[in-house]
Amino acid sequence: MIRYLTAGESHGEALIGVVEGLPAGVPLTADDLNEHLGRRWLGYGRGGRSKIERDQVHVYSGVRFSKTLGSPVGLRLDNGAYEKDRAGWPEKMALEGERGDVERVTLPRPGHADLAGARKYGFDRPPRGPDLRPVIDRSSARETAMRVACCSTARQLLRALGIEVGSHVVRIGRVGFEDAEAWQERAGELLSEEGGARALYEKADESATRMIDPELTERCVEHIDETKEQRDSLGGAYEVVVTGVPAGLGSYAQWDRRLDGKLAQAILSIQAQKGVEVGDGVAGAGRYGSEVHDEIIHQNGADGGTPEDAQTLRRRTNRAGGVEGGVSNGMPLVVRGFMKPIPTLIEPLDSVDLDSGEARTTRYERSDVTSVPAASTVAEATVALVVANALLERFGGDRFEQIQRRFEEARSSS
Ligand code: EPS
Repeated sequence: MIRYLTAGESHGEALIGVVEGLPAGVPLTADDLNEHLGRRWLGYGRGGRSKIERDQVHVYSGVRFSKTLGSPVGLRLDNGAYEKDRAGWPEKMALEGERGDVERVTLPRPGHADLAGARKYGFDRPPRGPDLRPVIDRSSARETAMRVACCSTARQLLRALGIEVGSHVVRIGRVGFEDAEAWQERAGELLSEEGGARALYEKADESATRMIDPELTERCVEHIDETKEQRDSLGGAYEVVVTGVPAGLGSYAQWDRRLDGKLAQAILSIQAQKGVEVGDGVAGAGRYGSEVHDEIIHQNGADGGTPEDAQTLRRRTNRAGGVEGGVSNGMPLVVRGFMKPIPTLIEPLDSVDLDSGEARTTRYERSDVTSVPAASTVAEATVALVVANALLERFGGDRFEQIQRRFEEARSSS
């Protein structure tokens, strides 16, 4: 199994990642990871930091001559804002010495981890006096940069087997596709292209909001501009699709082996994500069963057939999002994530100063209006890791060639 850990504060010197459990022989270079790190900065509506920061990961270990070694992959991502920001981060985030008169943050922002986190770790109370900075800095979505880097290593394993992960944004705030059918046809055309889900994400990357509909992109850009003027923020929704997934990943046999449960966790583990559905999950709850389930048909659409024909079946639709009973059914995986609006608003919200106990309104420094496009690329990465692990569980081995051989055998016999 591939495991990874990240370390680092949003305004600290660097983010660190360790990925363990990748088999040996997976093609991997820093450029492969940087491609996805660059995509994470895409999207209209990002704030000031996006203008001074570009992410370039350094690969320190676990790779030799552009192939993994089976040993832990060590990653470091220097904080581009650390020096350029000139906001005193080396002092504010000093690793040693006393806090002294370094400015404290004492007003928790609603919707952030500030208050809940400070209560948990005791940053909210004397004798040291409240200071929310440690919570703010670690809970920040900045951490997703290293997550993308770590999970993109697993993505390399998938790519080498012809499995692609892509995403596109389907809603930002009040502007989005009316219903799933409105985008499924367009997305379906892209998915049937040679690159599968790669064609989908490349198309989405061309849009300022990572949407595959130019008219909707334009409307969303306007909506973001208006929202900024109103001093507010926006959430939204996106879809992650995985193509080339074999049937049989995950299991119905035990709760913690269900693929859909793991996909849901992959989405909800990302900062600010509040909802997830697999396939047409939410809409399906309001429909008849006959409108929801994916009928089973012969590959060639024939009415009759032989027992041999029954070994290669397909579905008329993919409303289940490629998972039935916690097991992949050979159709593309479809997972949607729902993100809340960014909690740092220009317009202040009510809060209470932990130092004085006085009711006050929050202070604005800088923020994004929305980061749904970024979240969609992070979700691609976290989903990729889940799929890679499900694959290793089924076809696993220490060497890429072993996995590839088992994978190809299973594919040709199904
Ligand atoms: C974030 C606040 C902003 C974002 C940041 C996430 O940073 P800052 O507080 O420095 O202005 O830019 O996102 C990133 C740095 C990133 O890499 O995505 C937050 O509070 O979560």
